[in-house]
Amino acid sequence: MAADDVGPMAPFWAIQSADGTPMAEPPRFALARGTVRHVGEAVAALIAESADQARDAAELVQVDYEPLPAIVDAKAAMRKKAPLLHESAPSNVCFRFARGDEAAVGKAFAGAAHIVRLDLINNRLIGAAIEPRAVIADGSAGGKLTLYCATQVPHLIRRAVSEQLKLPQTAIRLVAPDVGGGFGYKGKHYPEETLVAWAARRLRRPIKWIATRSESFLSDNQGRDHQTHAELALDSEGHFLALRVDTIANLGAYVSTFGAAIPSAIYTALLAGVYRTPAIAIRSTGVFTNTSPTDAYRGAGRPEACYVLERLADEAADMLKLDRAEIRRRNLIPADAMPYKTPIGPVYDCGNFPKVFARLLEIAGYDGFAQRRRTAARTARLRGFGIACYVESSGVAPSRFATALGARIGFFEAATIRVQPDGSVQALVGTHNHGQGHATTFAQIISSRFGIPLSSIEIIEGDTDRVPFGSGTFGSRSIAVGGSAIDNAAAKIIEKGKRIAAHLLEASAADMTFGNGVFSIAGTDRRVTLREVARVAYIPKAYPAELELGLADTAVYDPPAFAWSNGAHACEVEIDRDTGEIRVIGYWGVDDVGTVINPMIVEGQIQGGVAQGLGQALRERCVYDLDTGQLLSGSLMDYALPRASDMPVIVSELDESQPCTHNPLGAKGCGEAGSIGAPAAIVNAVLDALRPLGVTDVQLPLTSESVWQAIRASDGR
Ligand code: MCN
Repeated sequence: MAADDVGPMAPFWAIQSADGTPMAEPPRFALARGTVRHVGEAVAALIAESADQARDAAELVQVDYEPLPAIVDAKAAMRKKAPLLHESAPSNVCFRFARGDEAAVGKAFAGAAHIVRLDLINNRLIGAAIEPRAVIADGSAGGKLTLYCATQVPHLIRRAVSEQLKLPQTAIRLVAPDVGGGFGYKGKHYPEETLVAWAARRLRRPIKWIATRSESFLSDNQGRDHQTHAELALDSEGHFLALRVDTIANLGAYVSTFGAAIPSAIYTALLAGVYRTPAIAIRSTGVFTNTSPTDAYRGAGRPEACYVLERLADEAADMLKLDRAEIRRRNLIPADAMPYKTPIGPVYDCGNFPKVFARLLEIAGYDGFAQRRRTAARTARLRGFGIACYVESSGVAPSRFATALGARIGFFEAATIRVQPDGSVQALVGTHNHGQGHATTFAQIISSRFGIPLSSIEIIEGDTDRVPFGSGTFGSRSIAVGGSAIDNAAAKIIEKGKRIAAHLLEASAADMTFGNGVFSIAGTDRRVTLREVARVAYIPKAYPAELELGLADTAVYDPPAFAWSNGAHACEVEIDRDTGEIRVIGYWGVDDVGTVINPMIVEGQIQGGVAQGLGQALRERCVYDLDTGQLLSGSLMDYALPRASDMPVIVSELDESQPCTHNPLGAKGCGEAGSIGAPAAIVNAVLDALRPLGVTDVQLPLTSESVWQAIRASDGR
């Protein structure tokens, strides 16, 4: 590959440190060159007639490793004497990002009545979609290379591979069919994409690679891994005065595709949350370690921010002897403050946080909780109730803002709609469906716009030769950005349809209306259907001379801002005092995802997110051996995913009263909501159950063992 001058894998987002220096960007090649920096980094590729042959051949490969000291903890990697990962970087620190006003925060802290301090770990997570990653490259024609790839971002991967192989983008067709789930970690560029594409071209034959589950554990991007010190200053009545957050984010051995942006640009923008905190200052330091690179994993920066804020809120309530709901009520941003500019930059266009919160307490029966706790205590069970409020920056935007912050891609979306001569419709969209039901919801948008049945609408995603352009699916952007592009393309077609219809009806286009699939002259019964208009557009017997033939159009939508989803989640747990076993017995969520296109799909998305949040809170722990850097949780036997029996019934309500003000659908994303609120709500519930014993802290994930240890170590008050 070196001889063929295959280039390194450049990240798609480069962060600047607070002092203006660019982040360290050490080269990462598809196969390690000279030094292996994490277990799971590929060192050799074997190509054989069958997978078994390749596996046998791999057994024969001997690598003479000269062991180097390993460092897996980000704080330890920052120490002066820590072994350096990259010769090209002066230290293991990749960037020191900062946001907010440290002077204002210092002043507020100096005059505060109370200060709450917490040290928090946000545990590293391993993605586990139903199917592992896969790449098939077919270069046998010697001309165009077709890459079938389990990715969420087809156009971005085509670009990455074309840049490294120094091919025009048109020389590669990237097809991403059903990929078996993605959860964010399949939305990144991986070495195998480059490697398999290069090998197929070199050998002029198709090459297939499918990861085993073990390979996935070792080499897929992982998520989270923050160590945070957070401080909240309050006045004597429990109003938040200032927030100071210092996070050390473990980036792993290399900067992954969006790996630098998640703990910096994305995470730090969320630290105002739903609260009115006048002064905020955040530092986030990205650090290299000998672990798999970290990057976006469902939630991507938002669960980490929500966890910091909601743990602080409970801690503050405890310190001030205030009810946990009351302290939140006193600090929620009121609806009449919208649009609300947070002290760290983002502006929330809309949202009624107090209303959503009040409704949550109602459906969760918060008022009756004290009684439920007393009843449980009679049988020696510890009962706890936890709350978490969140905001979600769905649909990263706008492109010019993101690129100013270091993004090397645009965050717009493109949609092309083709009305066929028979009135059926094809829509080509740059997003990618891997479990979110786009074929249904996107078709619903078109169906309600055009007044045609879902059965005559086809949604096409995931093929760079068919879909003109796209950024892919991540960051709960598909509805707010892709859906808006579809809606705009539909609007363009209706406008053109009006002109054709006006011609057919010998009227003026300005007098035409459209609804339920019919163009009419306003105030008359003279009408022509979309189907008839489409037919004329392709079989132009009576067609306006000044119009282009055909009925197809493309819209490119670049959102002017994030679509600020928000919500409040609550959880009730019971803990067995003797074993530390935690049972989640109730879970409630009220979510504002703006206008809802399909309530069943949104509910499913929220449930899935809660399951992943529960996994983070109670089960999933990625562990590397501190001395050797070996992954100890390298299989599903060692890494506990939540199971169906762990899941409570989730009572979910959607508040549609606050449609997004700046996109045509009024929709805000929902794909990550559950994974954002759940970890904080669950941990707060467990700590609520344990506080009467004097336990005030247990770090993520809360396993029955760690809870049992905490109970034993407590003074048992
Ligand atoms: N929707 C709706 N009304 C709204 C908001 C959304 O009907 N107001 C619908 C959308 O039309 C879409 C679905 O809900 O069908 C999710 O939309 P959105 O919130 O825009 O999220 P994306 O489609 O962009 O999906 C991304 C998001 C992320 S970031 C991860 S990670 C994730 C997730 O979705 N990975 C998933 N959900 C997943 N679900 C499955 N089954 N598998 C994954 O890998």
